[in-house]
Amino acid sequence: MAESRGRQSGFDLFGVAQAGPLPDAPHLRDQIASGRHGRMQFLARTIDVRCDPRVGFPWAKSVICVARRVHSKEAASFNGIACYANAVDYHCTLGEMLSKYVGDMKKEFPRAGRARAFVDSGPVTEKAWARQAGLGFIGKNTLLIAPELGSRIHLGTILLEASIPPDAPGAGTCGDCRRCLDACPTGALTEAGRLDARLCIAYLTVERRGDIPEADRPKIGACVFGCDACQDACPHNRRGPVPADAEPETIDRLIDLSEADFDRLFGDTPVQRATWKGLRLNAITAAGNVGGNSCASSLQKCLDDPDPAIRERARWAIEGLTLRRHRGRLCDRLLILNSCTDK
Ligand code: B12
Repeated sequence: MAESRGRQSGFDLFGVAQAGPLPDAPHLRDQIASGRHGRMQFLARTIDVRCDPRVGFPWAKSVICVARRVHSKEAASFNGIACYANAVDYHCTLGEMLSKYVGDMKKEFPRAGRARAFVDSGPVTEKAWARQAGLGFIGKNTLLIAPELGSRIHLGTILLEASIPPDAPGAGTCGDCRRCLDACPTGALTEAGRLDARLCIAYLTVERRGDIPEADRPKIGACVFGCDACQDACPHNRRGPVPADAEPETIDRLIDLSEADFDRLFGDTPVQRATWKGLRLNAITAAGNVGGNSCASSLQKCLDDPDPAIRERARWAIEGLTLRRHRGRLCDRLLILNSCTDK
């Protein structure tokens, strides 16, 4: 019943688990106790309901879990923006699909009872429930990996009052593969299945809204919003949806972005979460890390920006750019010197 309707509703994956204490609860509590959640106080504040949804929704007996593949926007993708964010905001698209599913289900089955749907921002541990509901297994990159689709999927959850026979939990492991751990540019995956969020580029470029401590700035490299390194390296994503290859726009275009342009280009995407100022600060930081001469004039303009944070970050980035330029010249001279002495 529920599954066939799930498929009709356009979800790529669908499964059901019985509401109760999550087997992973000790890891969740350990993550918070160790501070690895950084500034994400929303995780700490709601830890009890994240460990057992009945704490916040005592009527919940079933947890319906769905997944939908990431669909990238065809046009206007920016280098340094993660594949899921170069798309219409999944909080809206998947959210609308879940509300419609709940509405149709209640019409067809009045005894379904109370239901609450969540996508990402609700106090529900979506990956762990998706595993419990049979959608896949938790990879060493801590993401839910689905057999046919890999991890480039978005998860949604419905807490339901009616008791639906649960599916078997997802099986599967990463075996000896450790490509994601080796690919993570900052070592945020401290061990298999354990992430120190404070080191994760997605945390630094999304959750901190541009306020990146000086010591962490080099860590983001050329990323300006989110990071796909641990997914790009994953062999399970070879089969899944491939990010759209669109004409990359350069970092300096992001630095020069007006607020109106920001709303026009990113208004309906997850990038909104970083805010206009946050995205510009991330882009200036990326220019400081990897930017070339094409960024110089944009950074110069930022020295007169009315916002002191933008001015300070631009000064930091120009130092980085200048240092790389000098290093470049030094190398050139050394190369010439070497070639002279060889003759
Ligand atoms: C907070 C959060 C983040 C944080 C922290 C991530 C994290 N791993 O905690 C930051 C900002 C870093 C982040 C980044 C990303 N996120 Co995020 N995020 C969330 C959110 C809101 C909560 C996740 C959570 O509960 N974390 C708490 C910690 C404790 O859980 P955990 O680290 O995953 O650990 C789990 C297991 O690994 C295990 N565990 C923990 N420690 C240990 C230790 C051992 C030894 C073992 C065996 C197990 C174990 O128990 C924990 C609970 O299951 C969920 C949405 C939701 N409501 O669930 C989306 C969500 C997980 N994110 C998602 C995505 C897509 C991403 C990014 C790929 C986005 C991007 N491209 O930049 C990156 C990937 C980074 C990564 N490898 O995790 C998707 C994942 C889809 C999927 N296939 O799994 C979700 C489900 C959003 C959605 N609705 O689609 N995210």
